[in-house]
Parts: sequence; structure tokens; C-alpha cells
Amino acid sequence: MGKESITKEAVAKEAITKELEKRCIPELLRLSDNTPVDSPQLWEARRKEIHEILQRECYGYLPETGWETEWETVAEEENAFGGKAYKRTIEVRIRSGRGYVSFPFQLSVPRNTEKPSVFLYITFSPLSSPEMVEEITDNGFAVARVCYQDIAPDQNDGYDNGPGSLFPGNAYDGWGKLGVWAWSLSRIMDYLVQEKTLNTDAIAVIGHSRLGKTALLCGAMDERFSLVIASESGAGGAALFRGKEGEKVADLCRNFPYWFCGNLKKWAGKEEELPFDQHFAAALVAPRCLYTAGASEDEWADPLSEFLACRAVTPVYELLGKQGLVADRLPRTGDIFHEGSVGFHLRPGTHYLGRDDWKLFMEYRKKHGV
Ligand code: GTR
Repeated sequence: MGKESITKEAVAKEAITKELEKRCIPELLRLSDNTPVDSPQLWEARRKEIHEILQRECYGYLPETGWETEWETVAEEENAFGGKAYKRTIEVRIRSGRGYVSFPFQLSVPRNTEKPSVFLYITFSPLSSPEMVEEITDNGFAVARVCYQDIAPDQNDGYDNGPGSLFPGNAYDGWGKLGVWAWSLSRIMDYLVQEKTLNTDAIAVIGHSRLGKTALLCGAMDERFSLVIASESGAGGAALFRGKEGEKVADLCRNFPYWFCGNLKKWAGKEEELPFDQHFAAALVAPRCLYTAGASEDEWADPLSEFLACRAVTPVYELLGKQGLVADRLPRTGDIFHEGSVGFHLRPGTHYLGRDDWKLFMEYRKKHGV
């Protein structure tokens, strides 16, 4: 390699560092008492702090105890997709001292693969819509799919409906709908990890947009997922708030106050003062795999801010003995960074989760065995 290209490479890498420095985000590898975090043991302590800050200031506290869950298969299709897969619809029933709620999910398992890895996919569309399931199962993955509105309506209805009603919170740090959806995914995970026909070591959680935020929160809180895929999750998802284009804290709090906890409102217009930024959520996934997908024309989500969060968590991965994001330059349309435990791609086009994204997610999983 010539001197000139070495220099070009170094400049391209340096551009990432410079862009990230401009954001002035809070440090990950320092405890609140200022102790530098330089070992996996100290990271555990820092992890607890981050876990606490994110719940208190952004998403609200998710319940940790006090419920019972049961699951019942309510429908079965032995020969789905012309016999290539079987499908089960399973009802999740959750009970606490305050009552009982339920929602369905659908598990599609390919017959061509022994112990398939799984995508736990939270979707906008109802379970009756086919979505990408046939293509995913043809690729040897099982899919557990849940429609987010079946868990709890996407409305400002307080704690009236869905799992929120089992654990109503307060107006400050009570859980918002993202928390409710994310926590409910973990109740599906409780079922999946017991299912011996599946590869329970390779269960990914995936969602797009508001459901990308949900998937990130779920995978940040629940360490049983081997991979977390946040597609175009933007503000309140994988994108840094500081220096972000498009949607800001004030937009989220005006349009969707009920997605988050009440405390987030304090930070509207004050991103620079936030005691966290979204790389905190991404860092909780380490050392497990994290994949952030962006689209070049999705300014509202801001893929550069998503990319920079991936870069920002890389030192945590390195501390834990993994490569984080392996990228040699700021992302250009069409770039795919699949080398490290943090994956990223920048698809051409607008806000959407489609077959081009799925193809890359499946490639990444096969490459990393997660
Ligand atoms: C938008 C919202 C985004 C994103 C998106 C979606 O209106 O501003 O944060 O969540 O909805 O979920 O489709």
C-alpha cells in the first residue's frame, strides 16, 4: 500500500473521531465518582449506574419482580409455506396482584434446520400479515413475531391497558410504552429460552423505528439476547441526542410523551445537559452483538448520529475483549460494516425495514454465529 493511501485511510478514520468529539457526550468508562473504568469488573459497576440513569431519566423503571406468566398454544399450522415450516400462535398470559393481561405471538420454525436461531420480531402489522416470514424461515431462522399494538395500544392511555396496568407508575419515572413493549418482549423470551427445539443461545431481538427503540431497550435490559437489531431507531433509540439532526427530545415529548417516562420532558431543548446520551443504551448490550441500520434519506432518524453511537460504545466492547464497530470512515450510502460485534449499514433510500435490510441482518448472523 502506498504512502498516499495510508495517509488517506488515517484521515478517514480520524474524521470519525473528530465527528464524535464534536458531540461532547458523557463518558461511558468512568464511574459517577470519577473512577476510571478499566476492567470488566468495574464495567459491571458502571453498567448498573447506566441501567439506573436510563430508566430514571428516559424510559422509566421496568418491573423486576411480582408477576407470573403462562403460555398457551391457541392455534397450530403444521404445513406453513407449503410444508417448509410449522407455525404456532401462542398466547402469553401475565398476572400480577392487580390483575391479568394477555397477548398473542406467532412462532414460525423452518423444517430445513435443526435448532434454528431465532428472530424475536416486534412489528407494526398484525399477525395475519405475512411480512418477511417465509424468506426468513427459508434462510434457516425461526421467527417469533408479535404485533406491538396487541401488547398495548400506541396511545396516551396512561396505565389503563396492557401490561402497564399490572404495574402502574408515576408521572416522573413510571415506565412509558417503549418500556411496556420491551418488557413484554422479555416475557416472550421467557418462553423461547425454554424451547429446546430452538438455538436458545442465538436469539436476536429486532424492531424498526419506534420498535427499533423498543428492541434496543429490550436488548439493553435483558442480557439473554445474543444480538440486538435496532433498525432506523433514531431519537430515543440508537441515535445520539447531542448534535442530532431531525427529531429532538422536544419533538418526542410533544408528539409521543407516553413512549418515555415523564422525566424526559426536563431535557427538552437541553440535550447538552442530559446526564446520559443514547450510547448508554447501546453500551448495555456489550459484549453481545449490536446491529444498527440506517437509511441515507432518513434525516429524521439521522443515521450519522446512530453510527456515532456505535463508534462511541466501541471502547466498552474492547474492554470486554471484543471488537466493537469496525469502520474505516464515516458512513457513505451503501456502506456495510459487518466485521465487529457492532454491525452497521447505511442503505440507500428512506425510512423503511425491507428485504435488503433483512438480507444483511441474516448475513451478519451467519457470519458471527449469533
Ligand atoms: C415517527 C417518530 C419517530 C419514529 C417513527 C416510527 O413519527 O417521530 O421517532 O419512531 O415515528 O416509529 O415510525
